[in-house]
Amino acid sequence: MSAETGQFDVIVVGAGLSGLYALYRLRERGFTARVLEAGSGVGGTWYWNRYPGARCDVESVQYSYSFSKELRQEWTWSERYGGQPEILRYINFVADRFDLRRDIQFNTRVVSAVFNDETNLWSVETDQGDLFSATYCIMATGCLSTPYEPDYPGLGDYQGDLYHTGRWPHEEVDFSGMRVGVIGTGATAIQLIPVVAKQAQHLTVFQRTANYSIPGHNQPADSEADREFEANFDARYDKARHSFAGMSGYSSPRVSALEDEPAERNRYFEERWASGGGTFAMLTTYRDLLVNPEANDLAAEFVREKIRSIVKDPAVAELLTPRNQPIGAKRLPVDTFYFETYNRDNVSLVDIRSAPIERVTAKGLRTSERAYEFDALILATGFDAMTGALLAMNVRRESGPTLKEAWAEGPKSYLGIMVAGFPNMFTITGPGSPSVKMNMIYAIEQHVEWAVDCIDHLRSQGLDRIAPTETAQEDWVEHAREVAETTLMPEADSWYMGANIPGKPRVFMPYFGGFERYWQLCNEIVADGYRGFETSGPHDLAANLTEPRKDPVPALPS
Ligand code: NA7
Repeated sequence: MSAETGQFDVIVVGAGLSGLYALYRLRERGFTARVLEAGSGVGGTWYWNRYPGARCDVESVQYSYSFSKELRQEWTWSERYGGQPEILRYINFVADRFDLRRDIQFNTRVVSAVFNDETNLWSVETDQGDLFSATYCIMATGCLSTPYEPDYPGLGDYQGDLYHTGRWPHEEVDFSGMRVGVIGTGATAIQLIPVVAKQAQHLTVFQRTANYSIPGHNQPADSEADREFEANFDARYDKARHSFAGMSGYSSPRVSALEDEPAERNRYFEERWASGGGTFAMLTTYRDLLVNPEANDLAAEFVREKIRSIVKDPAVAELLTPRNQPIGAKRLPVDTFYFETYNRDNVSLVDIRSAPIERVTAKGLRTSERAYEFDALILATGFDAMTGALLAMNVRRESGPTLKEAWAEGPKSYLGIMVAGFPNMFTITGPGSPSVKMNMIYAIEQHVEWAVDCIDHLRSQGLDRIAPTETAQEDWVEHAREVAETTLMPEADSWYMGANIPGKPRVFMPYFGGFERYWQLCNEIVADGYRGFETSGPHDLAANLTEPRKDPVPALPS
């Protein structure tokens, strides 16, 4: 039996970039809040993903909170694309700077969240036996936080060191002198492989699908440019807000890749490849790149040609060359000498599309062709993205279905921020929002601000319940589906589509209508009296936010 641990206005699940900002914002508005975090520290994605080479693919100055001028001016980045250790230091700096830790309970995983219609409260139970109640829940659980481990027969028998990139140990792992196997060639593996290859005696990469990748040309931060960015911050931020992907500094795409002469097009692609602007530089070359297969193939062929020119062994180059999938329809990785790594004598590539892995053995693994032995095996096999963490929590309404049941055919939400039938629950960068298709940190800030403004609005109106109507939700889901279908996104077997998880419904989960449009819509909906939402209350005095707490909130050890 759980003991009643405390009642709050808001329970926030997760202490990553979303949860920390939610706590900051809630406190600012005078709400009581407790953050529950499974890890032993802040950072979320950047706490767990400590694998060698982990790095952000958005430039550091833009992958920083915008909300506090002081914070922006107190922190300087050392590299153009921040590495995981520096990003984690930044997040810890934010937690200390705003004294956030005292309201965070670490090492605590939420196991269920149940909404009771009569009390108008969420009961949130944890694996530590706590039972919290709160009028509102903010699910700041991240889009890539539930690692996916393939169900290989024999995985439990493996006697070497086994890692998943999304649950990397805190201690440094040294692969010197080891035979190492890596399964996967997604964005994570593409960052990890060049680093591990430098240490390992031999590295064997098991590839199911070849991937495109763009060099980041990472370099020390340009302090002059970063100072200028800050000096012009308002204008830069405004540009980002009016952009498709929440970023500034990329020139507008040209109209069509089909309109430029081949030489000019090649020069333009070459310029973007060399710029180190990575994913966004390449995908914003032409306006029709992600909607017209012919235009897309011109960019894809440019990258294929790059692979052939970098990788010396033609057979390896051929295997590394992606075919039959549009470039950018899967997350386009940004790398540091990924393709070059296959020119090393101590790296080999195994095609597990033609010879699949049959089982993991005590010493390594066996494909349909042969056995391999390793001292260490690394699963870079990705995540149950966007819905994994939400569904793992057993979210339900006491009188209604579970979230799992409600999302049996794929996630359904209104704006990616609330779910019909689940009142007072906000999903930060949830499925149905632009989230992973834009600069995450600006997406997070916009969602958190929207959610906290909403709770504040309800309080000011003497209300304490809000949920989207089924109709508004259906319309949004349909709109998001239509938008995705005008693009090439549904053509790839990506985690955006849920295609990486056996049995997961195939639905394009993020909203791909662009940040500017989405932001405006969110604001219009509020201006229109929270169009598409139903509000009511007050339902219960104990849950009324304007009433003093009946039981004082117990202090947690700091
Ligand atoms: P991804 O992008 O989902 O990549 C996972 C990789 O693992 C990919 O190459 C998969 O091959 C491979 N994979 C997954 N399951 C299997 C099985 N069962 N057998 C063999 N190979 C498998 O995850 P990442 O962690 O790299 O990146 C996630 C995001 O983090 C990234 O997009 C950035 O936004 C940050 P497949 O392509 O499915 O054939």
